[in-house]
This record gives sequence, structure tokens and C-alpha cells, in this order.
Amino acid sequence: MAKRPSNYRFSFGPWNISAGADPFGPVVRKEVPFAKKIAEYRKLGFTYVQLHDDDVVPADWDATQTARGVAKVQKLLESEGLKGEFIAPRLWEDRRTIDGGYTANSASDRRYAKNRTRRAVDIANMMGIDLMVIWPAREGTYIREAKDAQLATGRLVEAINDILEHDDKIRVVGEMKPNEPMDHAYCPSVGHFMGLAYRTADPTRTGVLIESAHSILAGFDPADDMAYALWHEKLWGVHLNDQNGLKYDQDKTFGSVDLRRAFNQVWVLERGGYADIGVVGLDVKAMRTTKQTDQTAHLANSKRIFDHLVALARSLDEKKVEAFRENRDYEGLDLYIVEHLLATK
Ligand code: GLO
Ligand code: MG
Repeated sequence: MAKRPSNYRFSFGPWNISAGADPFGPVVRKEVPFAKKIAEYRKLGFTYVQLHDDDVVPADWDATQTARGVAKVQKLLESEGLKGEFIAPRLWEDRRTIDGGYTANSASDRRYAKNRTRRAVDIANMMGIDLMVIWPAREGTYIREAKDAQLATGRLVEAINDILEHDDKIRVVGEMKPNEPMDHAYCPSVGHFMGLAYRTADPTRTGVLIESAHSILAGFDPADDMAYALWHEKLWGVHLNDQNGLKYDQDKTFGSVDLRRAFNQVWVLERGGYADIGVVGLDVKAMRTTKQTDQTAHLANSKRIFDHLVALARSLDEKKVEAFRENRDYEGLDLYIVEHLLATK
């Protein structure tokens, strides 16, 4: 375990305690009520809650109902000593976003997406949260000819601007993913979104949230993506998990597929001082075979593996690493890293 206590703050979303349904079969565990999920956080060592707008209040509630509902959830979080990390408008489940929201061909669907997003900003405000995550799930196409990609790029910037202009304190992060549910997503990588970030109405409030599996699905190394964003001072959120090759988005326990790849993410976060910048989010899913009694094991295990890797990053002999680099002895460095990883208990 860590030599000194890990100073990281951890979060997950209520959707990470799931009933196990997949596209081929129904639920296999009982659905857990929201308040019961919230009661699990502290026990697992987590202090921040990731939230979709409709995790807080249903999307069709009016302003009075919304204000009352948000206050109730805020009270619940406070009673558990928890804070909201971010709000993400869950645009992808509504009938009006079947063809995407911000990039839909229909003007009224685009309007719906923007209005719903503004309402999500208002919810964030009511809860004292200053971070909005945009995972543009359905902003893309199944066939290339369906939309005008050039126009779509501009529409994504417009959508971000709309958020920034609606509230002058909110920060927006794009959580980019190359595919699923779309065949091809617009703005499929961290680098793509970074390019747009500099063209928004306020680049200082526009950044990225990097999910390990999304970078892997795009064929990139998540640690390098994180380092890239840290250099830009735009890494304001992470969703750590793991992924077995180029398949569907698996959201496996962090470090459970490729320990070295996970180590490199932690090492980059350590060197970049991420503990003082953002929260370590775990976007992990239990296996479908997991029993009800173990429904949070993947969260506890991911955090535990993260803590082990922090300890390993801190005990790495940086001078030794530098010496290997000086001598261009990457064979030696390779073995040193692998043996360092093997030496843990
Ligand atoms: C799906 C995403 C999703 C988001 C969440 C917050 O692939 O990872 O889980 O992280 O909806 O925007
Ligand atoms: Mg995610």
C-alpha cells in the first residue's frame, strides 16, 4: 500500500452500481434505489458523486419541482458527507435526440438539446457544482452521408459556447469516445476536442475528461492522452477503467487487463500533480456474472488497484529511470519497470 496516504479524491456515478442488463439479456441483479447507492460511497472510500441531470431529477420536471428535487438530493449528499463532482446532461436517452442532439439535422431537436443542457447547468449551480461533462454519445453518424460533418463541427462548438455563455463560472469538459453507440462519433478523440476547446467562447473554461477505455478504443495510450491534456492544463477529470482490445466499451476494473498501462496512467497523474487538480473518477462496470452481494466489488477493487499503483509510482527510483534514459538503455528500463511491478504484494 501507499507509503504515505494517497491524497486523491475519488468518485463514481450511481450507474456504476448496475443491475447487469446488456443488449442481449435482461437484468440479473435487483435495481438498487438511488439513496441506497449514495449510502455506499463513504463505505467504499469515495467522497464525490458523478451525476447525470436525470440522476438528480427527472428531465421533464418543471422549474418548481426541479428546485425542490435538487434540494432534496443535495441534502441527501450532504447527510453522507458527499459532494457532486459534475453534472452531465443525459441527452442520449430522449426520443428527441435519436439523431443526436447538438448535431441533429432537425432544428427543434437541436433546440431541445441546448435547452436541456442549460437546465443541467442550472442544476449544477443549485448544487454548487462548477463542472459539466459532455459525453456526446449520439453526435455522429451510422452512415457518412447522413449529416454534414463540417457543419457538425461548428455545431459542437456552438453547443459548448451556449453552456459557457449561459453561466460564467461553469467549466465544460468533453469526454470523447470514438464509437458506441455511434458507428463514427464526431470529435472522436481527446486531441480533436482540444482543437475545438481553443475555438470556444472561453478556452480557459473548456477542457477534457479522459476515460481510459475511450482512448484505448481510439487506438491511443490513455497515459499519453492524459499527459497531453496535462500539458495543456486541461485535464479536469478522468474515468479510469480498463479495456480488452478494440471491442465494445467494457468499463472493466482499473488495471485488470493491462497493469503496466494502468501504472503508466497513475505515474502520469502523479507527475502532473493531478491530485490537486481533479477527482479520480472510476467508470467501471460489474461483470454480468457478479452476485448482488458483490455488486460494488469492482469499485472497491479499482480504487485498491489505483492505491497500489500510486505506491509503486512513488517508490519508483526516478534517478534510475533517468540513468536508463541517459544511456539509451531502454532494454534495461523495460526490465526495471516490469520487475518493479512484479515486486508488489
Ligand atoms: C460511456 C461514458 C459514460 C459517461 C457518463 C458521464 O461510454 O463513459 O459512462 O462517462 O455518462 O457523462
Ligand atoms: Mg465515462
